[in-house]
Amino acid sequence: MKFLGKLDQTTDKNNSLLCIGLDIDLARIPQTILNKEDPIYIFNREIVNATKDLVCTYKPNIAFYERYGIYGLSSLIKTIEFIQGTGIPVILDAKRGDIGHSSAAYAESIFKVYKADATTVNPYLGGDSVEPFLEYQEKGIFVLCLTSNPGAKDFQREIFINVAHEVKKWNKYGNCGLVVGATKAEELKEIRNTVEDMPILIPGIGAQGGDLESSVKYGVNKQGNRAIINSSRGIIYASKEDNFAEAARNAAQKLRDGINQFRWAK
Ligand code: OMP
Repeated sequence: MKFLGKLDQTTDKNNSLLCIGLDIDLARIPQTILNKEDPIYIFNREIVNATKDLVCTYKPNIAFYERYGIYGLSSLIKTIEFIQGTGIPVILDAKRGDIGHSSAAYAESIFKVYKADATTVNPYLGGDSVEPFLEYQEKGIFVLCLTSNPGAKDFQREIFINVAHEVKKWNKYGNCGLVVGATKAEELKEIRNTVEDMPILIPGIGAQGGDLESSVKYGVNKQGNRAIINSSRGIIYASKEDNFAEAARNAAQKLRDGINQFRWAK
């Protein structure tokens, strides 16, 4: 099944637009987990087991694994395999983008080594830099459109709507999506109108202060779907004690239900 089909399926099954970001920080993991053999994998597995009925997808950001070297990357591969075993698709957030053949190597790594269902890409180098990713027709390719950080105003303000129009043209296999920060809710409305039913990944809720109500209202399509609301630190580090998985579940449930309050509100 293609990524979008898997996403729609888990959205329906779990009645959820919530994406939990698995951004690993060994300094924030409970000591009892750190004492185990593969703490990164064990931590992720516990979080996933506690929340897998509450999400539509998970999103590990590769930066948080790369910094732990080969150990981090092997834990990432195991984590992705474990999540996929539950039937939930994985977006491997990597924000890649380079000249053609280098992008092709990045895409091969993301989809064949890590075996992710979807990824994020940076469109700054233009269409030919994204093309090698788009060739993976069954995967999801989320293109950065307007990011959540303050520096988004430096360059993106001028061009984000062009990116949305361009990605619509790139979407010949129906495998494209966009990334729009939750801190950019006003622009999100215009972007959703432009790309119609395309999935939009919306990070920046919680720790970065994005507004939930407007992100959901402006982010969803006409059926109240296809917005993927991400929270990472706000969920996985809800507690640093041994009850971390239960605390993550409570935070996830609260956010999933909070999102659903606004999905069909006009
Ligand atoms: P929290 O702020 O802890 O919820 O984490 C947000 C996650 O989403 C991090 O992995 C970021 O790298 C990622 N992200 C943004 O925060 N803003 C963006 O505009 C885009 C992304 C992303 O592509 O996921």
